[in-house]
Amino acid sequence: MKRTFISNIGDIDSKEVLLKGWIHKIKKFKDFAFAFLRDKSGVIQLVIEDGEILDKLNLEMSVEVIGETVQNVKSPGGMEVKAKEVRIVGKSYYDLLPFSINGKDINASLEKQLDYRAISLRRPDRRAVFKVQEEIVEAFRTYFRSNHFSEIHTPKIIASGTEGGSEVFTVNYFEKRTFLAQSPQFYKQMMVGAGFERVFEIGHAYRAELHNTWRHLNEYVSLDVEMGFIKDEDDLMDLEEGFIKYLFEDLKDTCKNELKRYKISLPRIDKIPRIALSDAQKILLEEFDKKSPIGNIDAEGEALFSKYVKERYGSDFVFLTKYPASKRPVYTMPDDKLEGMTRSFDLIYKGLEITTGGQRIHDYEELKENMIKFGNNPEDLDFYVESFKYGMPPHGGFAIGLERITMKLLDLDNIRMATLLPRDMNRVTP
Ligand code: AMO
Repeated sequence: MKRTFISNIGDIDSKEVLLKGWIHKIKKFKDFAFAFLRDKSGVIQLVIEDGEILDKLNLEMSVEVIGETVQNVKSPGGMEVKAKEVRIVGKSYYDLLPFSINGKDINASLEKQLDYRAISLRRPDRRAVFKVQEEIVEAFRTYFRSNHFSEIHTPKIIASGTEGGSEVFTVNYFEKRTFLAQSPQFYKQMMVGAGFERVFEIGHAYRAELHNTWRHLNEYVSLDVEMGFIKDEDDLMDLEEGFIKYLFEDLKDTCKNELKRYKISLPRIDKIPRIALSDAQKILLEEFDKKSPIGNIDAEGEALFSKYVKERYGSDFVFLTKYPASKRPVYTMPDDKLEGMTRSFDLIYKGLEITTGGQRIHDYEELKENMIKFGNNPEDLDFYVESFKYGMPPHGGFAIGLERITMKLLDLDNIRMATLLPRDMNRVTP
C-alpha cells in the first residue's frame, strides 16, 4: 500500500490510507483516544479504539498507521482517520524530551532550542521557517534561470580574501595557508568574462566576524548574482527589484499556510525607492537628529530610515545608492559623475541590510590602478586580474543573505531562528 501524506488525504479516492509520522498529542477518553499524527505536511486526528495500542502509545514515537478516512466537521481540518492498525517503528523516551513539541509555546530559550535543533524543528512553527526558506531558494533559482542566468558552484577554499578587511577564517591546506571564502565575488565576475555572461550561485559564505549579534552569523548562505553587458548599477537594481516582485507573488502561493501561521501578509511590490546614501544621512539628521558614521549608516540608522521610507513611500524596501569608494571593496566601479563615490548600493528591508551590490571595474588597467590605490599588489591576485585582459564586458551584481531575508520576511527577531544549524562565535554544534 502506498503511503499518503497528511496534506494529500483530501485528494485521494480510496478511503483506506497508510500514514506515517509522529504522535503529536494524545487525548484519552473512557473507551477510545484521539491521537494526533504529525508528518512533514501536517497534523491529523486519529481515532484509536484498540486498548492494547493505546497502552503502548507515547508522545513523539514514530508510527505507521493504516486506517479509514472519515469526514467529521468537528475534527480539526474536517477529516479524521479511524485507525485499524498502528505499528510503532521508532520508540520515544518521552521523559527525555527537553521541551514541548505540541504546546502553543515552546517554553525554552533560543539557545536551548538550538542545542536540540533536531527536536525543536519537530514543531511545525519552527519548521515552517525552512519551508519558506526553501521556497525563497527555489524562486531565486527559477527567476534567474528564466532570465538566462547559469547556476555555478565555486570553491570555498580560496587563496585570498575577497571583501577586504580582516574577517577571514584561515585553513591549513597542506603546506599552504588558505582561507574560507567570504563570498564568490572574484569567481562570479570571472565566470561572466568566461562567456557565461550571467551567473548565480547559492552557496555558503564565511565571515570571521568578532561579534555575536541578532543579525550576524559566521557561516551564512549567500544568493549571489553577476551579470555582464550592463549599462550601470540601475540595471542591477531593476533586476533585484524584479526578483523581489516575483518572489513575493510566488510565496503568496507556495507558502500560504506558513505566512498565515506567522501572520504575514506580503504586499505587492511596485517601485522600490532608490535614495543616495548622503541624502539618507541628511534625512536621518534632520528628521531624527541621528548622526551617521562617515560613508555609512549604522544599524540604528538603517532601522530609523526604513521607518521613514515606510511612512513616506509605503515601502518595506529601500535601495541606498552611491556609497563612497573608501567604504567599498577594491573591485567597485567609481562613479564618474560623483567624485569619490561608487556605482554601488545596499538594499535595506524592514530596517536591515539584506543585499550589497554594484557595478564592478571591468577595465584591466583601471582595476590594477585601483588595487594599487587601495594598497594591494595586483600580482597577489594574478588569477583574477588576468581574466580582465581580454574584453571583460561592463558587469556587476549583488548578493542577498538568505537567512537575513528569511528572518525579515517572517518578522523573526534573531537570525539564528532562520538558520538551520547556526555557526556563531559560541556555537559549532550541533
Ligand atoms: P556583503 O559583504 O555586504 O557583500 O554581503 C552581502 C550580503 O550577505 C549577507 N551577510 C551576512 N549575513 C549573515 N551574517 C553575516 N555575517 C553576513 N555578512 C553578510 C547580508 C549582506 O547584505 N561580494 C559582495 C556582494 C556583491 O557585491 O555582489 C558581498 O559579499 O545580507
